[in-house]
Amino acid sequence: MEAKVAEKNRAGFTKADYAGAKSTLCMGCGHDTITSHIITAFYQAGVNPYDVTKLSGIGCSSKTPAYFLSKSHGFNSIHGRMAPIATGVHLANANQTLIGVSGDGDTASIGLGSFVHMLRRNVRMIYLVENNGVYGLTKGQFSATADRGSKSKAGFVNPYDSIDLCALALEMGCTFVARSFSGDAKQLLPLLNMAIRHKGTAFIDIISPCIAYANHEGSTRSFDAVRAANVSLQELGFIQPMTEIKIDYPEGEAKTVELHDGSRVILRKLSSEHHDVTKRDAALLALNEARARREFLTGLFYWDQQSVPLNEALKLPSTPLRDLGEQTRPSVEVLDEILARYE
Ligand SMILES: Cc1ncc(C[n+]2csc(CCOP(=O)(O)OP(=O)(O)O)c2C)c(N)n1
Ligand code: SF4
Ligand SMILES: [Mg+2]
Repeated sequence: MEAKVAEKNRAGFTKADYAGAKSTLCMGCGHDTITSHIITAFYQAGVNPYDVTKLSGIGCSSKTPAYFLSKSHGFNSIHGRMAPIATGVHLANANQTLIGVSGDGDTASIGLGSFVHMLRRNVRMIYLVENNGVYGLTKGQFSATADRGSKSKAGFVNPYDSIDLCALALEMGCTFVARSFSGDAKQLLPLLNMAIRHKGTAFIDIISPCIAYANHEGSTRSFDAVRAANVSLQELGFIQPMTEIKIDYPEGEAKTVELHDGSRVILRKLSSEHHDVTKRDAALLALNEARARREFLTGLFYWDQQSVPLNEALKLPSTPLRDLGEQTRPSVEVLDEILARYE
């Protein structure tokens, strides 16, 4: 019998080329499901894995870049400092596709200051928060995204209001803002495909239950609680430029948007919601209303297709810094002149 040959994408890579090391996370952790969606999305998008840089902070979520795209570059930064490292990578080589994975603790607690300034600058990257409402790696303390009144595994009730990272990202001028759930491949795969192509910061807050510390009764981030409270804004479809991927979208009120590389996004409004993804104010209102109803609103909240990434706003050359050679160093004469000023 002839062995089955693995199918290659338009960049000439098989899906296995996008895999990484074996995960060491708890069996059933939502983060591992997201990893498998990242592998699929990069394979579908036909991105050359050698042109990708993976970034992270510290946490169970921040460990996951080791589990996908092993051929890509990687920088596992310190806790809460993925954003400034990503900004540096983007400025040094804007031709790389950047994907960062952070946690709710890593981004909303220790890394909050770094996060908001990166959003203001519109660094071109896919910024994922694998949001479980706890510090999973350090055994389940509440993070700043934990809902008020939710119960920890140790029995504590959270007395503080939570930070809604999507609302914050919208306030900070982020040009692509979405929320999804680790278990919703149908929604998350199109979002990842769009994020890969977005020319700016594509922020996706992904609810990702921690089975070890946030999957009990009283937790608002357990698989059951998230499924029960999940309300989706729209149904999303994505069609690659070359390979026609079959999608099973029922006819209805749908909008097709063509992207710069010829791929197409289909946004089908759900009957209960009529959200315009080009309106930042409408996105904030929808999030605030859902919060008052204690719902997890998911989908694409905001998308600026005219987004100008940081390197273009600063008019930087497209040549990576390392290839600029002598041009990046001041001449001996210029250095002498500078030194003379301090004599
Ligand atoms: C400067 C610093 N402070 C505290 C810690 C301890 N620490 C490690 S991971 C973490 C929180 C991780 O939570 P999150 O980002 O939500 O990731 P998760 O494990 O839940 O995926 C903390 C507080 C650290 N490593 N470094
Ligand atoms: S502790 Fe929680 S977040 Fe960490 S690997 Fe286990 S299930 Fe996942
Ligand atoms: Mg967490």
